[in-house]
Amino acid sequence: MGPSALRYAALQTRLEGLGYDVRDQGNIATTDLAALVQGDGRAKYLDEILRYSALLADQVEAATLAGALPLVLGGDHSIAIGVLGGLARAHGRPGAVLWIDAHADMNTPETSPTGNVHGMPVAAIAGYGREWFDRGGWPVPSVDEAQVAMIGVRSIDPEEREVLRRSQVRVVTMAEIDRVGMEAAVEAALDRLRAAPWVHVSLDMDVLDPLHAPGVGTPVPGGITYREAHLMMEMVAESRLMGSLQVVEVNPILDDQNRSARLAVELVCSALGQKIL
Ligand SMILES: [Mn+2]
Repeated sequence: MGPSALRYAALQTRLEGLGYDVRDQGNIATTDLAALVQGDGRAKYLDEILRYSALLADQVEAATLAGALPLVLGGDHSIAIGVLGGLARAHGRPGAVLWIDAHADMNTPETSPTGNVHGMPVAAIAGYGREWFDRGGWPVPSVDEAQVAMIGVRSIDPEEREVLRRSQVRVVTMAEIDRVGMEAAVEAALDRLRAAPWVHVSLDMDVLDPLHAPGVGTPVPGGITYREAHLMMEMVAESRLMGSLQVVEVNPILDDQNRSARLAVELVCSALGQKIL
């Protein structure tokens, strides 16, 4: 339902207003929720996730090779596995990702307290838990760990924290944003990406404070503000680093009159060059 909410919030018309030629490729067909088999509780629904990830990777690869800018709408953040897989395959080498999220999404099936794969995509794309995730027909890792920057993080599980501390991932936490301000925080994150062969931006709407984006699966208080989010996306646009974008975790059932989806559309527009003046 997340992608429907974004379409309903006039995403395509808004992008066309910015001068883009938009081709909506439709939805990736997923199996009906009631018919799904959970499988191993350490990585719930992983077979289905890898099945649609493969379809998604094909579409992202084809769009990239056609010279388009892939914009992927979610949905569950596990879609990042297929998105980054498709990008790495198209570019022929691992790249970089700017991970904008309240969570680090760095669990493996062994460390996850819940078994939810939406808490594992960064680990998966960086090559952790290979025995679980490396069976999709795309390069693993699909990103260079030293070229992963996270921003807005404020909720990390205990074992995930240890994995993160040992990794080369640059984590710009909410505490760092509080101290240095949003502009310097974004610069610090972007610095990690500048040397990369390609850069993907992953926007989880739960990075925003729930006051601004209540319609997300796992809200965490103490997030970034409406204006801070726009500043970040405007800086992403100015950097000219972004080659692809995904916006995830919009959940209309939990939303208030589609305002989180409308905000997501605004932020996508900022990332793609919309300016106030
Ligand atoms: Mn996430």
